Amino acid sequence: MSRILTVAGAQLGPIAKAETRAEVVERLLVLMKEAKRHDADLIVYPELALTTFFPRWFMEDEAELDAYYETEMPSAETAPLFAEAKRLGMAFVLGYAERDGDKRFNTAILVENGEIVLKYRKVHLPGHAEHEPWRAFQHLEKRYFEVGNLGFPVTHAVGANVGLAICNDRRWPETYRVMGLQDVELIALGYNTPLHNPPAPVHDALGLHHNTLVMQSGAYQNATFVVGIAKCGVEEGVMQIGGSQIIAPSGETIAQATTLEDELIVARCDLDLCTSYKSSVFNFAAHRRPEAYDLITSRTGAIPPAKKA
Ligand code: ING
Repeated sequence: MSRILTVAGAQLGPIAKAETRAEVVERLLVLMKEAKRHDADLIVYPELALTTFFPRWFMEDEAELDAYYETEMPSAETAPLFAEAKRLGMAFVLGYAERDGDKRFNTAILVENGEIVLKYRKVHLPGHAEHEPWRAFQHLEKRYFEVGNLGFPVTHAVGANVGLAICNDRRWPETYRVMGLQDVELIALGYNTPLHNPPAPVHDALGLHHNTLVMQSGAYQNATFVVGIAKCGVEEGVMQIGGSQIIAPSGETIAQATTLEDELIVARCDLDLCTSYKSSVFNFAAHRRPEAYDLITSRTGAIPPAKKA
């Protein structure tokens, strides 16, 4: 019996600094209702989907910074999202900034039947930890978040093996492979990706290419669907790329956003399309050679070969 999942991606346009959580949740609900009209089983929202991408600013005032984090989930402002999803019988993925005691994480959750069934905390934190005024804008994720401490968990939900990732995670093959080794069939991830990367402006023109490259590769090499959803457009003066898309285990993009605003994309995801890859070219048990891979976990930075005397 085939397992068809109708998956929706809810790309978000800019969220202004002044926009309240209630106003943002309204936008999320509009997209959820549209997803229902497409009979979606799951809707995926971007990274940090409740606020503007605040790591672009250096803040020293703890109270100002704390205002961007959720201390409970659901909260009063997000409860309507949980309630509507339950009423519509739709699962959802939501990215947000999480306060857990004195720890702060860049977090994503999967909610099914109104309950949180999976939580992930971003492992690969890009950017820098100190104020770097030379930059046109900051990228202070290393200052404002701890490294995620939940690993890359995969759970069985919405009839599939589902895993989560967040933004920069999508650039690292290890992210997909750790979930691939848990037989993941659908990876949902959101991102806020500035077009301009101050340390490497020569990469800017390739931003959308790199975005597609890494997600298509991760999908194909691990025989999984990948749902990559942007918060994009000019947000508080910073252009963030779009390129939201849903990718099949073949590595083919099967749904693609075409704007830099709130936009729903939808795809028919036949989970059995994973099988031909998992049973042949990416039959991990038959073909992988972990004994040759030691450096991947024992070494952090690259060490070049010794030069011949
Ligand atoms: N954003 C970016 C990302 O990895 C970045 C950081 C921007 C990296 C541009 C490289 C180039 O997509 C987040 N939030 O991780």
